[in-house]
Amino acid sequence: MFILHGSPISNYHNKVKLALLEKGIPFEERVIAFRDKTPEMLAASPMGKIPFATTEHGSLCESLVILEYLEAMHPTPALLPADPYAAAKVRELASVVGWHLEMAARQLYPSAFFGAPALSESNSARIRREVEQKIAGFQRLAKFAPFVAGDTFTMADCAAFADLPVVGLATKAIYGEDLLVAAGVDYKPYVKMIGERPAAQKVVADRKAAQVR
Ligand SMILES: N[C@@H](CCC(=O)N[C@@H](CS)C(=O)NCC(=O)O)C(=O)O
Repeated sequence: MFILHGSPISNYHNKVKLALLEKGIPFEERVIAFRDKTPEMLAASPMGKIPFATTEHGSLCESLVILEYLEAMHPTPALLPADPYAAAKVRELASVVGWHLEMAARQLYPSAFFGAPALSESNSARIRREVEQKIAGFQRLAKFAPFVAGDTFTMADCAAFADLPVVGLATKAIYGEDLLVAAGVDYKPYVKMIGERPAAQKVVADRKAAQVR
């Protein structure tokens, strides 16, 4: 049985969970205290990050890598187009969202969500410039037609559905405005549309339940 280790409050975890649910792959979800880097955790996830997976072949970390593994092992329903270039464009967008955009915004999370002291003015301004630059890059690629990479639900939607709301919330908390909306990225109707899918509903319900615990 595929085991997904992590936390339902993690956007990276939820990106993989959404793909598992969309594909109808049986899996066990193991919630772990991920700040506690046990030797067992580090053996499976060398950078000490969640999510990581236990597969029939061994352990695996990095959300995008896990998505690729799932796609190779369970090709249908497909989360990548058959055409190699179209598939590469989906991967490109999923990387831009999960690496560039989310990682820039992530610098805000300690102050925005976890009670860390406010950022210094210079750090806050530097991160804002960085996030705005990543948003502009994302905007050049994102289609919202109606899915983020075009007319089909793909792994880029797993990333965008998990990451865009967090980027929006974090920037609103720190800068008083949602920098995605301020840049003209109309992502809220998109998130609502994806949120109507049964798999996404399960991800959101589990996240809400974990947040009130
Ligand atoms: N590139 C990684 C990023 C994963 C990541 O940053 N996960 C966060 C939780 S959302 C984490 O494990 N943070 C704990 C830490 O860095 O110690 C992926 O795509 O899986």
